[in-house]
Order: sequence, then C-alpha cells, then structure tokens
Amino acid sequence: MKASDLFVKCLENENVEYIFGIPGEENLDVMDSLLSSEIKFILTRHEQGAAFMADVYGRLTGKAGVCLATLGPGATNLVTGVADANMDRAPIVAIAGQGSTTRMHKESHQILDLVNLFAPISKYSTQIREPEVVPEIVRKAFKVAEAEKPGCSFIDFPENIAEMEIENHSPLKVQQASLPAPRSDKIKEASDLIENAKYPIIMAGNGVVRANAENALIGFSEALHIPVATTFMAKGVIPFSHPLCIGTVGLQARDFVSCGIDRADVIICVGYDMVEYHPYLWNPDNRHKIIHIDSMPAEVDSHYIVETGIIGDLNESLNELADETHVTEKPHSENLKQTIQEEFSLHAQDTEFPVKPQKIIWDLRTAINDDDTVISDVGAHKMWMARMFQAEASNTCIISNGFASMGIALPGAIAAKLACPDKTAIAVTGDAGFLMNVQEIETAMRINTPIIILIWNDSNYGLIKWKQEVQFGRESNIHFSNPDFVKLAESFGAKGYRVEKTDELLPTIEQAIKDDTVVIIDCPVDYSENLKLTQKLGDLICPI
Ligand SMILES: Cc1ncc(C[n+]2csc(CCOP(=O)(O)OP(=O)(O)O)c2C)c(N)n1
Ligand SMILES: [Mg+2]
Repeated sequence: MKASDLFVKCLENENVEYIFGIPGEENLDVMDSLLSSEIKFILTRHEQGAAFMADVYGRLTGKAGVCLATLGPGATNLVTGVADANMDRAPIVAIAGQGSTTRMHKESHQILDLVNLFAPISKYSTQIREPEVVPEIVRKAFKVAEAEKPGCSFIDFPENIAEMEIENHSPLKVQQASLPAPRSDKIKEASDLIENAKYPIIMAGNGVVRANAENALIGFSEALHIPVATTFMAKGVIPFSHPLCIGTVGLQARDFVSCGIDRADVIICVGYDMVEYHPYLWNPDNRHKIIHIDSMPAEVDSHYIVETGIIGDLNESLNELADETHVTEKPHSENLKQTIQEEFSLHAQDTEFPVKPQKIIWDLRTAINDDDTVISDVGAHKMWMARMFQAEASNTCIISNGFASMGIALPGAIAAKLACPDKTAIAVTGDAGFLMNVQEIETAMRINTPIIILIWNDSNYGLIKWKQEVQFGRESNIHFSNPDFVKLAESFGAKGYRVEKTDELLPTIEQAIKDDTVVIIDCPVDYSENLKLTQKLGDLICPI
C-alpha cells in the first residue's frame, strides 16, 4: 500500500469520524486514499472554518477533531482555529500537505516551514519523513492531543512521502494513560483548610468538563455546602438552577458573583486554567487561600500562590476530599443567588426595540431545550452570554475564552450539529464575527446540517466600541454597514428572518427550530445597555 493508505488506516484506528478541510495539490494521495475509508470528509469553504469545526468537535466529544489543509496558504489559514483549540484545551489533530522533501531545503513554490509555524500553537508539531513512521506519528499525535491538558497536534505530510510504497506496517494499539490517584497527604491538607474556612467557595473551570467530573463536583459542593462559581468555559458543570450555583465568573469588571469570591477566605479551584480568568482580577491582594485541584500542577503566577494542590483525576480527588472533610455550617449564599436570579429576569417582558441583550438571552433560553448546544462568538454578545445565559448542563454553552477568536460560532455550530445530531445547534454571534466565516453556510447547506445563526446586529465592533467608550469616552474606527442578512441567507438557499419588533424574537427562534434547515435571524440589538452595565457594576453594592 501507499503511505497515504497507511495514514488513513491509522486515522480509522483512532476512530476518526470526520475530517474537516480543503484539499490541495500536495495532499492528492491522502484524498484519494480516503475514498476507500468510512471517514467522512467535510469539505469546507475556508481552512479557518475547518479548524474551528475540529476545535468545537474536539471540545464537545473529548476525541480529537481532525482538520486538513494543503501546504503554504492552506496551512496558514488553519492557524487561527488551531491556536484557538490549543489555548481552549480542545483536542485536535491538524494535518497539512507539504511539498516534496527534495525541494524543502530551498526557495520553492508555496513552501513554508510548517513544523515551526505550528510549534507555538500546538503540543506536538512534526513532519513525516519516512513512510515507516506513519503509525507512530499518528498514534503519538492523537495521544498527545487528547491527553491532559488537551490541545493540538500538527502533522506535516510531504507529497513524495505520501505516495511511497510501504509494506508490513499497521496502526498501533490505541492507549491513553490514566491520571495518578491523588495523594492522601494533600487531601488531608486541603480538608483541614476547608474545615477551618469560614466562607469557602469553589471556582470550577474547563477541566471539570474535560474530566466529566460534573457529578463529583456537584456531590462535593452539596456534601460540604460550598457554593460554586464557574468560568465561562465551565458554564453548566453545575446547573444554574442548582441552589449552590452562584453563576459565571470571568468578566474583567466586578459582578455580583465577585461578591462571593471577595468574601471567600478559601477558594477551591477545580480544573481551572488561568487563561479563563486571570488571577489578578479575582485575587489582586493575594488575600485568598487557594486550593488547586487539577490534572496538573498550577501555572506560576504572582496572584495564584497555592496553599495546597491535589493533582490527579478530578473525580477521584473530589470524591476523596468530600469523604475526608466534615463541615456542618452552611455559608450563606441565598441572598446572592436570589439577587442574580432577579437581575436575570428583569427584562423578560421587555418590549423596547432594538432588543436589549438581556431580553435576547431570555428568549433564547426560553425557546431552546436545556441540552441544546449554543456556541457563542466573541464580542459584546459573548460578555452578555457568559454573564447571563443560564446553562443547565455542561457543553451546552460553548465559549472560546482562551484564545477568544471571533469567527468560531458559525463553523462551531456545524460541528456541534455533527457531534450531537439530536440537539439544536445555535450560533450566537455578532454581525462582524458572523461575516468572518459566512462562507460556511454553503457547507452547512450542502451537508444538510441544520443550524440557527442568531446575529446581534449593531453595525459595530461592539465590544471594542464599549471598551473605547469606557476608557476614552469616544470611539475610533469601529462602525460598518451590513448586507441584507435575509437576502444573504436566501442566496445560500437558507432561511432568513429579520426581527422588527421585540415580541417577534421568541416566535422567530421557535419557528427557526421547526424549520430544520440553516436559518439566519437578524436581531437588532440595543448596545446602549453595555455602558449601563459598566455603570451598574461600577456602583455595585454586594447583596451579602
Ligand atoms: C479574529 C479576531 N479579531 C479581532 C478580535 C478583537 N475583537 C474582539 S471582540 C471584537 C468585536 C466583535 O464585533 P461583533 O462580532 O460585531 O460582536 P459585538 O461586539 O458587536 O457583539 C473584536 C474586533 C478578536 N477577538 N478576534
Ligand atoms: Mg457587532
């Protein structure tokens, strides 16, 4: 067989379901070998779309999403999505074709050193230089990508190697190492700290989702009566409706939930990555005692000095710590939770137009099921979604908060629909981020993947306008005009709706779910609420 056949066999061995990508001249052999495979190739309209699809697929399934591009410009187009996956700890394997090894040492058409290009945005970046090493490289790529903390593996596959003949080689057995059991002396130290704490609080991060440790987390929180705040990326690890869930942290401004953090003497960080919410924002004076529970030792940061750390599988760590710790007193968080809940429902009956962010989120939450998948793009809308969307289960509100790249929502929703076909997939996006990957509507239509795209239309780079207004009191170069989104949808053969009155929004989302195709909803948003929020949070008086 050819090396490209062996390569595809190795991908099959890793249970790859989909490859997202665009072929080129330098991966003709791989594309041809795929014809005799069960793996489905999802042809995209931009490599960035492919990388974001692999990213979200990886985040939702825990299995590496796979994207593929040709050399040079194809590979550079992958970069943003790959960096996003790597920083958001989503497992992906990115594959690029490459020119022949006989021309790699010199100036040559489209040749770029891809291994070095991808090195800073991956955990493992390599080139296949001999057909014999294909099984080892593919196995290592998946093992590294999927191991804690997950991220990207990049494989560069030169065209002359791909076409070489190779005999007597087959894929390697799929194995994944398990994390060590937590150390009992560390459990004891943490349990002493919690027993002596007056107001402990849990900050749950993305690692809880990756470890499927939701039940262990909820059990731990209930057994010890400790309230839980989640990061943007951990939304839903404890249902928002759970009495011990006090909401989402991560805004750069203070928020009601920060009142809980401020008051805490001990903060138990579970599966938390600093990239999600920088410690100087919540621990500016190093007043809090930190217990670090994670799969890996903590990153060094002058605002994250750990009192004790429990390293290992989160499920085991949380269960053992819950068993070891005995507390009877309940810290009071009811007031705080009540205030947050009241604030969230304040605009439920709004009729003013354009629609306020709070009302868009309320209607979206009302229209969809608790287990449907929402992917937020990046912008002012993300801040509102992170703050106010009430997630009842993890992986139901996907937010990019490591790399935080615009353009993820639309391709992400396509991947979400492929990963979870029984759930409605909704991209919540700004008008700018939407147009960054608008071309993938064609992909969604072609592969018959229904998604809803809810555009918050403000004709601005809204988040940047918000920040400019706060910092300088004036705006600079953030306004643009939009195409007619309804006609745009129709030109792709998709459906388009424009919300013209606030009370049309809820029935329009409900109709879009029934339409069962690709649907764009153009919803004008009232971002004068942004500055009002800044003002309100600036004047915030803690309800505890
Ligand atoms: C790819 C990329 N480019 C630029 C930025 C910086 N940025 C963050 S939010 C934002 C504005 C987003 O505008 P829009 O998509 O319309 O959302 P809105 O803020 O209006 O809700 C920009 C430019 C980014 N995060 N990612
Ligand atoms: Mg906008």
